[in-house]
Amino acid sequence: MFIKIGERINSSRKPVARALAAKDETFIKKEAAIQKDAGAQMLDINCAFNSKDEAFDIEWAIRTAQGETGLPVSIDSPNPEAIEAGLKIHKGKALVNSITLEKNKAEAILPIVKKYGAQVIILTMDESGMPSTAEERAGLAGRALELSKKHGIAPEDIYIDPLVRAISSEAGQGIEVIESVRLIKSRHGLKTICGLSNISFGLPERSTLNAVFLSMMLISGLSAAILDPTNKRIRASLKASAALLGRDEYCKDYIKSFREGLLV
Ligand code: THG
Repeated sequence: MFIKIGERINSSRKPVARALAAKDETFIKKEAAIQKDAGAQMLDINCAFNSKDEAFDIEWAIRTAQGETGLPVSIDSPNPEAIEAGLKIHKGKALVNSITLEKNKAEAILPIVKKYGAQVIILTMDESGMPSTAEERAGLAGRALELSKKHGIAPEDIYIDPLVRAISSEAGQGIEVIESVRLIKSRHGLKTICGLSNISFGLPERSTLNAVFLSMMLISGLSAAILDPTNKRIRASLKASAALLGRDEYCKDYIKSFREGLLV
């Protein structure tokens, strides 16, 4: 089943940054609840921007969001202390978001992932920087698989993120990422994930681009995405894609969604 991870509790969004600073429980609970109601199976939580104490903030935000929804969390931080603070109080199986293949970072965080029995997102990026082709991304995914095995982490517990970049600045990157998802699955049998809204940075009517890109990634076999599950275009794209890719027999769910007014 495709996993929808709610992106909304992210400190790059100004109202969220304000709520984190003020420890506004009502706001965070509402952001968590609307995403669960819209079908998110997990919530991404990022407190890294403008935080005075990221470990404290993320622990508070995870507790607050899980207390409201019971959903597992994608702990979105590059900081090992913040990640461990979150894992300590997280209920159920968490997702650590994320590590790169840069040696120091991977070696610092993978033992923590193992210790808490979490899942982990591994970005296709190493010391030499960001990849540009699908082939490079698939090669890095193979290295991610070896590295996680070395740390005793099962392949089912890792997601490869091919790193979606803004289409406004690099026209060729959309198709390379779409192709990389297919390659990572067929060559290595690994699950894939992406931050969907990255594709549309800097452009108008972002949700149109996000929704169409999502349907393209789904054809390639994308396993999960960090997205805004409350967005109507995203919701319609998910329902239509499931029907068109044969994952919705007799289009029952599509028709039900239409009756509920979710497709327009
Ligand atoms: N990979 C992984 N983690 C990630 C990303 C990734 N975490 C962060 C990011 N990328 C995914 N999360 C977001 C959250 C919010 C936005 C973009 C990516 C964002 N939101 C707009 C806003 O609130 O203003 C609205 C977006 C819209 O209009 O659709 O930009 O790549 N592993």
